[in-house]
Amino acid sequence: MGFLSLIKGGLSKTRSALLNEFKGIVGAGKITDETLETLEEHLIKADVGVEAAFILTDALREEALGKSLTNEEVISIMRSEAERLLSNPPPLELKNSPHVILIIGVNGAGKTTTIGKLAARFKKEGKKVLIAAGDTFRAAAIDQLEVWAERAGAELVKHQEASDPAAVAYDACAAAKARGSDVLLIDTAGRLHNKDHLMEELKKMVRVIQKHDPSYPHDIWLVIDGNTGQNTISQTKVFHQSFPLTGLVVTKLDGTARGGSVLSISSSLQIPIRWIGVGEQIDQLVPFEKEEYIEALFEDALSSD
Ligand SMILES: Nc1nc2c(ncn2[C@@H]2O[C@H](COP(=O)(O)OP(=O)(O)OP(=O)(O)O)[C@@H](O)[C@H]2O)c(=O)[nH]1
Ligand SMILES: [Mg+2]
Repeated sequence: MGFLSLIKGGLSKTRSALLNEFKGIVGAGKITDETLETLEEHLIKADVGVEAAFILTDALREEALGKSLTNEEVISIMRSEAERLLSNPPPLELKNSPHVILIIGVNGAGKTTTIGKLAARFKKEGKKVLIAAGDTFRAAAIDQLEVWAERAGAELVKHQEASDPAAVAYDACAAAKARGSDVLLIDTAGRLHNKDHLMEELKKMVRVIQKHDPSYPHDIWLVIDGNTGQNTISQTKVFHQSFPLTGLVVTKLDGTARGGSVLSISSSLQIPIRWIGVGEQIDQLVPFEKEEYIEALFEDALSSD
């Protein structure tokens, strides 16, 4: 399935909220402050995401206030704003052998699922993939990862539950080197950015694997739940202060009207969105592509008047 159809399904609620709401409001006379406020309120209520609602109506305030515009013109202003805010991630080059990727994030964001999906994707590209079960904290986390590794056809390095995650990561790096793996994906336990000891534990993981090679990990990707709204931005900033994040994975963009969160994430953070998760299945992770995303968000706008 192509990227567009996957995210279109995922973004359909956001899109219909965006389009239906303002159609009733705009299009009748001049655009006033009141029109914009009503629009903003509707967008927020429609769960487009508070930040995205502000961003889009601010753009209209600057360009459309006092003018009589058609629906098409209004959509085109919002669309240009989205284009300005988003950018494509730099190309992903997995040229290190192994290329070590550390996956972090708060509890339940979708880290383990994303690792399973990534493993499957890299396998399909012909890569030899190893996964490290670095979440030794949550009961059943290792079993869950084992199921994903099997599905993806990737190898797994694991220790006992409650063992030191840094030791798992260290051993996994050794195994990846010995076995000639192309990619090593390291899972970690979910943690809140404000729990110092848990952040220290992550730092220790990084320090320990750097004993193999100071360039490890080549990437640190933060997985964020696309539904969590404004909180995501502040969390991400704190993670980024402790770890140089090289990319973001925004999950759960299916079944939500919060597809607009991608806009606010992009506008507030200078970290590329690399992947988006649009379902629970193994193939429901797609590379983020600005053009496709915008298309999915606005595409029916002009045709369904
Ligand atoms: N709908 C949907 N569900 C997802 C997506 N990604 C993950 N999930 C679901 O979110 C839930 C949590 O996913 P996990 O991968 O276990 O999350 P985690 O970050 O590893 O969680 P912890 O290890 O407990 O911190 C599971 O039920 C997944 O199926 C997605 O893109 N869309
Ligand atoms: Mg997990």
